[in-house]
Amino acid sequence: MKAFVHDGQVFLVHNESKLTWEAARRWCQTNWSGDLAHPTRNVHHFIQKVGDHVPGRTHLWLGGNDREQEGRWVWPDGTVLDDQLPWVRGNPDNWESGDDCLMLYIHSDGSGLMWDFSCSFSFNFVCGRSV
Ligand SMILES: [Ca+2]
Ligand SMILES: [Ca+2]
Repeated sequence: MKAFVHDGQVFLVHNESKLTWEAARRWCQTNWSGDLAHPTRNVHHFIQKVGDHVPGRTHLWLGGNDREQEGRWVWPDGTVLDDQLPWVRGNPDNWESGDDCLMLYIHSDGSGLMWDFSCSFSFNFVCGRSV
């Protein structure tokens, strides 16, 4: 696990175990006094930093979700997601009516794009909290 500071927050890249979105969120709250990551500004730079900390081809949960209301994407604190998020083409697509959680996929070259994905999959994750 590696942490980095970005835009007034400290983020922990947890790539040593894979959990469902809810279990990952609980892990961040219980073991790290934070929540799943909510990058507030310059998401591209945030993604670059995450990419620096994983080997690539890595799926990571972030805090975004549309669990409460389909199509209304919010962060864990209820703030609405910025429209400028780098979604992979065609997403969010709520595939088979089941994609409600935000996953960041880091490609082998370290770049990354966002997917809406089924919250019940187990992935690595990124926690965040104030510095
Ligand atoms: Ca959805
Ligand atoms: Ca999707």
